[in-house]
Amino acid sequence: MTELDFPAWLRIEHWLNFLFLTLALRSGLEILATHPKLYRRPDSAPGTEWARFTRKTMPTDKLYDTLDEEESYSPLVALPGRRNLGMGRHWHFVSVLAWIMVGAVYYVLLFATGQWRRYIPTSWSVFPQAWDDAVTYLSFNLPPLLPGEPLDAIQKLTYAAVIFLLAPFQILTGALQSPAIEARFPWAVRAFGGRQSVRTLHFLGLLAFAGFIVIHLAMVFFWSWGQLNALMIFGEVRNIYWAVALSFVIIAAVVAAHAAATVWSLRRPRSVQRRLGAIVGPFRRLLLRPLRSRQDYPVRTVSEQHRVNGKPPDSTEYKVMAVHGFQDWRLQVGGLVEHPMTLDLDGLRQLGDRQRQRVLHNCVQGWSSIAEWGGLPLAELVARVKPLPDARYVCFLTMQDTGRDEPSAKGRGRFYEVIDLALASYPQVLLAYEMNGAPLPIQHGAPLRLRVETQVGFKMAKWIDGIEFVEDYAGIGHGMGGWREDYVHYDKDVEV
Ligand SMILES: Nc1nc2c(c(=O)[nH]1)N[C@H]1C(S)=C(S)[C@@H](COP(=O)(O)O)O[C@H]1N2
Ligand SMILES: [Mo]
Repeated sequence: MTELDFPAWLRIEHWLNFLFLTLALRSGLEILATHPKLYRRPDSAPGTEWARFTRKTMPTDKLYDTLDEEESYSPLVALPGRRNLGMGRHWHFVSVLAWIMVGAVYYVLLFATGQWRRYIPTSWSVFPQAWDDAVTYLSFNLPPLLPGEPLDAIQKLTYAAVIFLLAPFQILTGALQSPAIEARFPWAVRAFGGRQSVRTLHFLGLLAFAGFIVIHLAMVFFWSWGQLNALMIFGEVRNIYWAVALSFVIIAAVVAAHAAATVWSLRRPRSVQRRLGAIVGPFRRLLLRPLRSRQDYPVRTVSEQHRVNGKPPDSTEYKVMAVHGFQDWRLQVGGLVEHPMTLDLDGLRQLGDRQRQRVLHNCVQGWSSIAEWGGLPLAELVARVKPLPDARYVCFLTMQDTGRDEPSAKGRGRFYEVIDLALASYPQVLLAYEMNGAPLPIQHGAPLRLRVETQVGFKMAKWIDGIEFVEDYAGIGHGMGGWREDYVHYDKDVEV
């Protein structure tokens, strides 16, 4: 039988796991900060949260949107802290990818070498033994190790639970928050009690990991810091002084990595956006881009109060248009197309049959709501205007001037978003002029907004008045593929 010792691969895996898991935890807290409330109901209705991690209270006498609810956490707890969801997302996805790869190698090696026996019990006797161990710990004594094994019974069961249950659970509840996965497998989300239950479970998983790390460190400390670190560094109990010193060097290196990631993100977010985006991009395109939305939520699940992100245009022109039912509104469709068009609302309605879809909306902040949207499939507009062969992207221009309408936002200028032209042929990619059977309300984008059900909410530009087919988006705004990409450093392709 394999000796349950500490081979080099196991020691390396242990420390890499420490690095990536802590990066994932801190960046996870950054994501939480952007909507620091947890709900049971999938509509995240204001006031129904079961937990909140913010002292902010929302006004009852004036309009607010979910941007106003964002919290700023300290860089000591969140990566990078200070209201940088874009950065938090990049770090979360990159560290999670790395953590999953490290974990996959770990699984393979555990089973290939027979080391799995250190965690997975082969006899029932480990359970009564674990009970005895618990009693022993509670009386502030150390229980015996299992014969011929490196762990006591309760440790063995705890590690097994963390490695074989908690880790996969956290990956699953994370994956189930990807709009593309949710759109393709709506039943899976509902099996967990809905989008917000999944988010809650993912948060509880975070607490479980954090609790595990704290208890693990405390135990190593009280059991014997020197000996146990010698095992994890040299693979055997020797050079205790070196082991203690090296353990602090390793911990300092991990802390330095965190500090570097934090400072880099706070000082040069564009460079983080480009570098980390380039790592995550191929995985998104390979794994998530092929997924097609298959949502058809039952009527009774439609949210009474769909949440709102973004403030409507505050110009006189817009308000006059709104008073007149948007009769004077015109949509300019142009760029690299054979047949540019100018459409009013009737013209748009007559371009094709109205399509309806009852779907879950996922905001990048973490809240969700369900609504029925009605409008013209983007594919039908594309078929009319006939993009030229060079056209690769569609840019949606809006009437919202962010500097004027959302003064607390980090950027200026007209809100716009770019999507790949290829997405136009996807199911449920819609130019919506109706919501829940009525004309689109102002706060939800009247008279026209985009719906791309496999992506995160910020791509779905509201208050649209222009659609341009373009070859490249590098020359638009700051060239990152949308207003949010330009100013708050999100990725352009957001199936997660
Ligand atoms: N013009 C414009 N469109 C926008 C936004 C915005 O701020 N301005 N916010 C986006 C974000 S982040 C989300 S989550 C959705 C919210 O849509 P809703 O308000 O209808 O729920 O709109 C998107 N479209
Ligand atoms: Mo959003």
